[in-house]
Amino acid sequence: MSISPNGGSPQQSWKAPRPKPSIWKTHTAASLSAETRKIIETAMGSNSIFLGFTHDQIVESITSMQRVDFAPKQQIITRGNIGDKVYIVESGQCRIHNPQLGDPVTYGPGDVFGELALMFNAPRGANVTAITQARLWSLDRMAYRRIISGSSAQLPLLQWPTVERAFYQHAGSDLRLQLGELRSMLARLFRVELNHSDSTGQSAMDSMLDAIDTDRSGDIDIDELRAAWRTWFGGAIRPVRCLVIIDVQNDFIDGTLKLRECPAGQDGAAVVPVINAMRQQNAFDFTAISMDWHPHSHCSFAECAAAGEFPAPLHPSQDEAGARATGVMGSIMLTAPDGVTAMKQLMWPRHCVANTWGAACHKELVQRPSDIIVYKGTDPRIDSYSCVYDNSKYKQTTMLRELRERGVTHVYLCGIATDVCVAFSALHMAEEGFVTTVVEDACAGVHEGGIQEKRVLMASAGVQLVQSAELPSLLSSASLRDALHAASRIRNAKAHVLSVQHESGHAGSQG
Ligand code: VGL
Ligand code: ZN
Repeated sequence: MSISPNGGSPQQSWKAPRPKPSIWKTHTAASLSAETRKIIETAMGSNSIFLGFTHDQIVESITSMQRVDFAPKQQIITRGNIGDKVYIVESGQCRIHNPQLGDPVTYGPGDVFGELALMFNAPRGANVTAITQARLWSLDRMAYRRIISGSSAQLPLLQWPTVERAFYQHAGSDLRLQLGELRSMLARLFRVELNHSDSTGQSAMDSMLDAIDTDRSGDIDIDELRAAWRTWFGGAIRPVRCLVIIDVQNDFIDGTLKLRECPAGQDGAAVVPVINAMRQQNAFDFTAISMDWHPHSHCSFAECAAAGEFPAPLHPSQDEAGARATGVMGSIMLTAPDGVTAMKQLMWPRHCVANTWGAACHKELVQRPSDIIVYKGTDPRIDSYSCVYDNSKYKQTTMLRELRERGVTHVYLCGIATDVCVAFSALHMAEEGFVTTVVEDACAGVHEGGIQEKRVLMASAGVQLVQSAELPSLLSSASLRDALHAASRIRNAKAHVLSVQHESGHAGSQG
């Protein structure tokens, strides 16, 4: 299997899921033949989403599956649709085609597809069509979450010294782990066989090697392993979780940039009770609150541009009269702090001016003295949608230091605006190696089109898009399986960072 239907790309556009075709018949797996059960069990044994499943979990998964029959030529998965099912082929042949990845691939009995959508609620990356009459078994995301929750108890509690010792036992005289050595080391540490493939169709071990091997030398030294362990690898196994509340500030709710009057017509106030309930119902280790915090004169303010006031110099390609005439939601070309690079800047009404009512958090948002507060957009010359880096990545906020010093590994983002500050923050956090989740019903956005576009981009970068009701289950499990998925998310995030840099007018400098 070399192509997954779920390798979503940032170019594709999201479409609403279609209703189920009428020939869907639902059968459950209660009375399976031994032969069918064997095919399903073997398929589960080779795919990393079922890694480390106990016998009971396998039985429960099989009992939760539904049988679906497809006629020749019938479409099973449509690229771009949001999906939440994984499929196992019992009989027949299916054609998987992701036009961006090349030629179609044929899946037959025992093959599995659709994992990424199951894990991340991601848009489908490929079209899948039945070639012959095909019988499949599907498992949906909520059932999967229920089955994996509470399964963390059986894991040995690994500490770094044990991992370090294992490194020297497996690395050989060159003191570097090659692929096979990495596989033996992990198999020994976790007492599982690791002949699994991940959701992009590559072997789980290839993803692991790729994610740990930061200098891209093709093997792993002790420093790379230690760095990975301290962040995402160790974190996937013993997570430290931080809720990140983005910009739940008066100006975005009832002030100058109120979302209710933005094109999507969403209500910023609606996120407040959802976020408060999330805090109450889930044991996050920490909570961080980001605040858009601009000086009175800021390069993103339409009022400043209209008055000929440009805290960041206009780029030579931008005429001043045009810049003065550009209204809210238009864009102008500014010069980045390096004095040369062009920087595209969207114009917003003046908002979130430091120490004013508009910059204060909504009065009903639950806040605690221990919350981490992070300010962004404080430099008049450059905007900062992300609460991690400014739009050209010249400087960072205090966020990374705050999260790293607490050993945070997993972040759960919510707040305002989905397609602006939430999305940019999530992409930076994924890139930094955090296991990144966006809680969609706890977010409100500016443009419907922008929201859908950013969902695809985030999902492609390995950001999980979930509903707040899923959090209790999501927060109750952790295992090597999560580490393998972390590895494939990091590989994906690395590949998608370029498109984000392009979009936000990045100069490519890493300040
Ligand atoms: C934001 C526009 C301008 C946000 C901040 O918080 O999403 N949007 N500044
Ligand atoms: Zn702002």
